[in-house]
Amino acid sequence: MAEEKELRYDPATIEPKWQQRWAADPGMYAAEPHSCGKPKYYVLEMLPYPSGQLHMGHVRNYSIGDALARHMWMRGYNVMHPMGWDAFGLPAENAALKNNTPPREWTLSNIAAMKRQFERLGMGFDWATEVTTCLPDYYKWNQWFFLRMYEKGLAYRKKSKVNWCPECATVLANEQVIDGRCWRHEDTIVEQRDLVQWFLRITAYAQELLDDLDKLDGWPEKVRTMQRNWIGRSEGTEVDFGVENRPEKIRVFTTRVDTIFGATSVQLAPEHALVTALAADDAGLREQVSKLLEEQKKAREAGDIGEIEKHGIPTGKFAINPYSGELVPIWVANYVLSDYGTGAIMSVPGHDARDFEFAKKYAIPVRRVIAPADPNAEEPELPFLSEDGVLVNSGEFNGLSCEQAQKQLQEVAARSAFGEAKVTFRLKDWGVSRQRYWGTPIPMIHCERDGLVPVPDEQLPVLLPEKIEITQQGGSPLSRVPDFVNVTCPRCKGPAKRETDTMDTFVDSSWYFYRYTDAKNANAPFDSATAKYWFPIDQYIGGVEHAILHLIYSRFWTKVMRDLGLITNDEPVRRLFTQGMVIKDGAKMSKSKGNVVSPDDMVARYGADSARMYALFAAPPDRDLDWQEDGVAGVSRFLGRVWRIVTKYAPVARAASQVNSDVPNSGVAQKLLRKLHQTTAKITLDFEGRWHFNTCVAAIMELVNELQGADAQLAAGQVPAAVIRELLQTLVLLIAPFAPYLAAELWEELGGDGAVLRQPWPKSDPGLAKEDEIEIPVQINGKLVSVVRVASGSDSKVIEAAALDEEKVKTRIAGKTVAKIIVVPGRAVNLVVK
Ligand code: ANZ
Ligand code: ZN
Repeated sequence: MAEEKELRYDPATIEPKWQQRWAADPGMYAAEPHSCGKPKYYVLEMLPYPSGQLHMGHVRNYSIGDALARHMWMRGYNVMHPMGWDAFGLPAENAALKNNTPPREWTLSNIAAMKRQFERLGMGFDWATEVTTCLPDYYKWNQWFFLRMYEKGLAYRKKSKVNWCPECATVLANEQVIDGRCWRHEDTIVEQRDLVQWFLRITAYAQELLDDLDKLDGWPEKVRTMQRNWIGRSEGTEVDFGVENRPEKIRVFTTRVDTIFGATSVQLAPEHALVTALAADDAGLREQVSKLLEEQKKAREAGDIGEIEKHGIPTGKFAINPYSGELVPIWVANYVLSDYGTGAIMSVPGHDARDFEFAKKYAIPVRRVIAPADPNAEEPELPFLSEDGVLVNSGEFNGLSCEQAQKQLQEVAARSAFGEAKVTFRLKDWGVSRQRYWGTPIPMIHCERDGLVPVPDEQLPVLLPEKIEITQQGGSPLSRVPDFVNVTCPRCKGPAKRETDTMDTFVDSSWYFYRYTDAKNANAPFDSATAKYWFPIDQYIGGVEHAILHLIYSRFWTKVMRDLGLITNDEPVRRLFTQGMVIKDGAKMSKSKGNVVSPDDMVARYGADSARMYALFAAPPDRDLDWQEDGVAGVSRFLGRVWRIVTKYAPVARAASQVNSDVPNSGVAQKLLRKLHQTTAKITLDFEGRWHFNTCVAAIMELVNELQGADAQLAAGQVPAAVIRELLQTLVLLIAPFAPYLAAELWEELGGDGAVLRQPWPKSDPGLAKEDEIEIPVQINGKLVSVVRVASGSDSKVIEAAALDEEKVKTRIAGKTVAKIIVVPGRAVNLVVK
């Protein structure tokens, strides 16, 4: 009985035992002082929202990061591996509404619960640098940054059309609207409202945000492309059209000023100032325009403003083309957006598809002004969309190429002061006002005498009041707390009112990773020298859903902090990894889909190591992972095999140093050592950037198979004890980043010194890893010309490549074509040459 129990792998006893030991040594995962002399490595996973429960997506994300951190510790780096909580946000308020728990209490108890889950999973975080964004010691610095931005003109207020989620009862940033719906409420259509809002001037950095993407070669190309498109740089020209019998000018933005002689109308957005002016004394126009606005609103809400069914209204007025003097009708059109370019366009139906559609509908003339560059080419049908034609019907500019014409037309416009070259961005300033309670109060005061007055630094933080009634009513809950609202104006000492908007929670996550480096600093957001040592982050790991929002805001924040003189790096993150989603039964694992697997359950049934290792084994980390419970059970059985083989031969390994091993390395020993060194080389390479952790686990499985296959020889003493020790110790070290509990237990079992984390990462000896070589004859057209040496077991591709690289073969086939290569693996290769 006792013996049988001994032979069982039991994570339920192993894991709590090590969890306790690790908890007793809080310095274990702490970063060392800069003076330690080791190279630094900052590995970071995106911080979770404290919902109260980790989900499998988290387990996956943190298993990847923790494996990397452990590996880097073993490689001798000074590793920073922190964790924190993105703790502001709406769910806390919703929970308060539902169960009457104050948001702070709800959030902090969730944090405690999730921290226990993290610890149970054995994640190697340095809790001494924990950051909780909803606590005043953190959000004070959000306010401090806001004031610095206000001083630099980077934070400002304006009335604007905003995205309003009726479910959240708050404003959303553009980035938080996905296909016309709220990013938190897939089924809720976002409305448009007019409100005075606070904005951060991210557009001031548009060009730099775009340019620096080129430097981020450690980022997935798809993320860089998404950001490029989001920033949306467009080079063009702004041109003023006059208005017949009126003093106004209509400034249009066009990317194709070379087509301006083909402009047969000018189109205004429904909210254009001239439209407002014309509609002021024209009730009919007013009514029609409000219809267009309604259409735009609907299309925006449905998320397809780009494909809107085109409608327009003629104003009866005429615009004057500044180059030709031609009069063209002015229309109001629903496909012209007020918040892009100048909110007005010149319509060129001959060369633009949308304008063509519009012109056909309303019988507006279509004129050809670009012809194919090749004079013999057939006349293309209109609309003819081309950028490398030549100008026709364009007065003195006829015959110029599109490119030349654009240049010359811009010069004329600049000289005559009716236009200029202009770069336009799609990126908009970041609206950060939220009419919610659970967020950072914006540190501003409204005084009737002095207007907007910033809260002085020494009065920070502006604390969120604790006693508050959360209701579903519109407007900020803070506006109903007189103690909060009523203040003394810092300037005139008269009565004044606080700003009651709070900040978007994406502010919190824009710089939290700097705070980790100096989390207790009460005098500054962080120490600059410390940040300089740790930044940029060497590896950031998170979901691709943050490709735009969080990852563009935090790049912006970094640039602002640099310009404030706090840091010297231009970018926060050197390498970014975006992991795939966790899928179950064909859908993303999520509460709303009802297909959630609880990590606690998995841990209770199979242990943390199995859950973690499965998360890495089931799919390459960048792909979606289809969750199969069988798979977890399979990994658990595999860890059981590791446990059995190691414990079985641990006594031999422990005794190895005393044994005078005079048994020569047998064939079995060599074969096992070869596999060991090959596995070491593979896993090392993956940690260096290839990241196929699924195949790393598979390789460890193969190694264990070979060990088990050699059980009889091991038992018979055919493998020297010192070799057994190397085999088992190295196996344990290789598995340590993936299954840290089991590794700790077996390391102790093997009599290893100190913590696994402090052991040097195993080195692969290329000599030992090398396969036996065999000779393969190379024939050309059936005649033997040479032999090549390849590793035994090499596949056709390897043999082919070796043959083509052989000197004699190279000379013989020079200048000829190799029509075919026939490989008989292990036997011969024949090149058919013509
Ligand atoms: C005339 C023209 C002729 C245009 C032609 C294009 C092709 P991107 O590249 O996205 O910047 N445009 C400008 N402002 C607009 C607005 N507020 N709403 C809708 N459309 C607007 O596109 C710039 C082009 O989109 C501009 O160049 C303008 O149409 C249109 F053969 O001007 B173009
Ligand atoms: Zn005042």
